[in-house]
Amino acid sequence: MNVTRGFTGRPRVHRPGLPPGQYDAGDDWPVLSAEVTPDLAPADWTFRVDGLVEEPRTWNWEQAHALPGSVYEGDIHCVTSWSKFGVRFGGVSLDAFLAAVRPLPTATHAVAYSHTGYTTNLPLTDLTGGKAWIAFSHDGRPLAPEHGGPARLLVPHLYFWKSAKWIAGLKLLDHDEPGFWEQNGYHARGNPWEEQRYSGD
Ligand SMILES: Nc1nc2c(c(=O)[nH]1)N[C@H]1C(S)=C(S)[C@@H](COP(=O)(O)O)O[C@H]1N2
Ligand SMILES: [Mo]
Repeated sequence: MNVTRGFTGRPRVHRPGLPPGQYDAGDDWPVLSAEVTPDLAPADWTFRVDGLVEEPRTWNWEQAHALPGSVYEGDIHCVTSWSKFGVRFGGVSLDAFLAAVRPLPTATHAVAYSHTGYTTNLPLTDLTGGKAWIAFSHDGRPLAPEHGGPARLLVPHLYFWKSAKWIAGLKLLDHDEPGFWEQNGYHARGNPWEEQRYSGD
């Protein structure tokens, strides 16, 4: 068994399902926030999809919960090298929101933005086909504020910085527009399996 020391002092044990350069955080769930956790009540939360769509639309908490529920059970991978196995998020598939606004054929990318001003960019193909959610719960309980509650974007097949906490909306574009971390040297797409951590990786 190949065991080396990580920066946390925890032994690094490789396990299947772990992308290159990642370690298993076990039961820990680190909080990574560039902003102060906002005081955002469900009643004040809204989610808007606009830009290159036929019918821009804003959902409030109740309206978003009226959409069919969808669960993600799987792993998450942060670019700072922790991964977490077997997490369970409940929410609504982004496909349900996108079906309502009907993206124009020219829409190729999106910028996701938070109620705090955080932004991150994604190709539209990474947000469709059952790969992305608006998540409201974790392990059957309301999502904790420090983890993005009451609602966060969840795009678990990409590095976790793409999963914007306190999600406020998506703007669909016909080009890629770097978000907060992407303007600061991080990769435009962030596929953990190809170790796309920094621009140029
Ligand atoms: N609004 C907002 N969303 C964010 C971040 C942030 O700083 N602000 N950090 C990102 C990063 S780098 C990671 S790894 C995950 C961390 O989510 P967690 O704190 O629930 O572990 O949120 C992502 N979404
Ligand atoms: Mo991260």
